[in-house]
Formats: sequence, structure tokens, C-alpha cells
Amino acid sequence: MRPAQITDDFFFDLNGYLVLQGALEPDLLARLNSAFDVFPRDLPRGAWFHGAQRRDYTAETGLELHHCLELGGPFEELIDHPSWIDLVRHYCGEEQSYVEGLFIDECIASVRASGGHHPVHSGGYRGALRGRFDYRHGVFRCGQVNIICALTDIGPGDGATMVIPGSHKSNFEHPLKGNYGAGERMDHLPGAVPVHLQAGDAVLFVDGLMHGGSSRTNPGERRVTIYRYGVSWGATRFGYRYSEALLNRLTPARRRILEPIPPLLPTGDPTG
Ligand SMILES: O=C(O)CCC(=O)C(=O)O
Repeated sequence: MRPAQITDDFFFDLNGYLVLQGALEPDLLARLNSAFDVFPRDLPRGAWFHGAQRRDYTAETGLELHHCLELGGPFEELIDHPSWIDLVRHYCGEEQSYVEGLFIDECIASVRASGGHHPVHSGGYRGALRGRFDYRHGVFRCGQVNIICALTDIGPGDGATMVIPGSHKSNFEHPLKGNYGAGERMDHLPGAVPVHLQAGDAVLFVDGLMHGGSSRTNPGERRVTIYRYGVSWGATRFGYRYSEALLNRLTPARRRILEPIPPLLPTGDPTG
């Protein structure tokens, strides 16, 4: 396990993100890459692949398989991975409250080829409550914390995730946002820094941080998983539901993260 250290809290509060080096074991990394190898790169948008759906955020983000937990195997091992589970509980698990717990509200397997990018978004300015950063009375109360795992090395030209450190607390709109080309490419946005990672590293960040994905200019593919953790009473963004088959094969601890509140349906005569 990797419980939050005082230095984690300091830098997470200050910057809105943390880099977790060597988060994935080599064997898990290899099995995730093997699963990525067989994704049909020509899957049409909207089509399903073993319970995951191609739903690219934009025309330029590349192949994004949403709800990838349904693919099972190594994707399930990420749910409560010891490299980050205590950190996400600490930052967005409503610690020491009556609704303590977590929920994964989005999980994505992403493949980005040359030319692809993810437009800049989020930031403290008028940010949704869902992505909000909050710390008060000695506890974190973030709405959503993302874990992006690098399955390939991500250096210059590879399309690194970019962040604007500290922007999760911003009270003003970025004055230069919108000046950097169609599609809000983040590459040259003042204040933005690339998060370079080795395969197996992960970046943890509060969703309220201004972030996006820089342009991939190198040949080949950038491969990442994106898991969004949030409060136990959250809901999936696009209406996906975890299948009974998936829920039933999970350990109780993992199941609690995909189904923190088991459904409670009325019984008997609903009119009576
Ligand atoms: O693709 C990336 O590096 C960034 C992804 C992103 O911005 C997001 O998932 O919200």
C-alpha cells in the first residue's frame, strides 16, 4: 500500500497532481499492453468491443474504449491497485464522513497516434462541483481524482498529458485560452507543463486542474488507461452500468468500488 505522505499532501494541494513512479508491476504492465495489442484500431465510434464502447472524446483524441473494466483481467486489477488506492481514498473518498467510500465513474483505455491530442479543459474557474478541489477542517473533499497510467514511455513528442499546476484553485479564466488554435491544443498554452512518464508510471490529479493531452508528433502509439475515482454516491457520466457478470466475479473490496451502494428495489405491490 502507498498511504499518503505529508509530502504528497503538500504537493497535491499546491499543484493539484502527483506523479507515481513505477506504479505498475512489470507483469501487469505487460498484460495490459497485450490487451491493447488486440483492440481493433478500426472499430467504428459507438461500436462495442467485449463490453467496452468506443467513445472518443473528440475527433482528435484517438481510439478511446470507455467502460474498459468490462474487458476484465488486468483492467480489474487497477480498481484497487496498492500504488494509488489509499491516495484516492484520502483525496476524494469523503474520509471521516457518513458517505466515506469511492466509486469509479469512468474508465477508459486510450490509444493515441500521431496528430492526436486532447483539448485543454477544467480549472478552478467556474469548475463543476464534480471536479472540485477542496481541503478544509483537516480533510480533503475532492469530487473526482483521475489516475492515468502510462503503458508506453511518454516523453517529448509522445503526446504527454499536460497540466497547469495550481489551476485547480484558479478564480480567473485562463486569459490566453482559445488563442492556441482550433481544438484548444494545449502544447503552447502558457503555464502548461507536460507530464513525462515511463511505461508503468502513473499521474494522479484532481479533475478540477486544467489539463489535456499534448499533440502526439512521434510515430507509433501512446497507450494509457484513465480511471476516474469519485465520491461513493456518484454516477457514471454517460450512463454506463457495470454488468452483473463483472460485479459478480470481483473481490468484495473491488465490487464495493464499482457498486458502493447496492441497489434497493421496492418489493411487493408498488401501488399498495
Ligand atoms: O489524454 C490525456 O493525456 C488527457 C486526458 C484528459 O484530459 C482527460 O481524461 O480528462
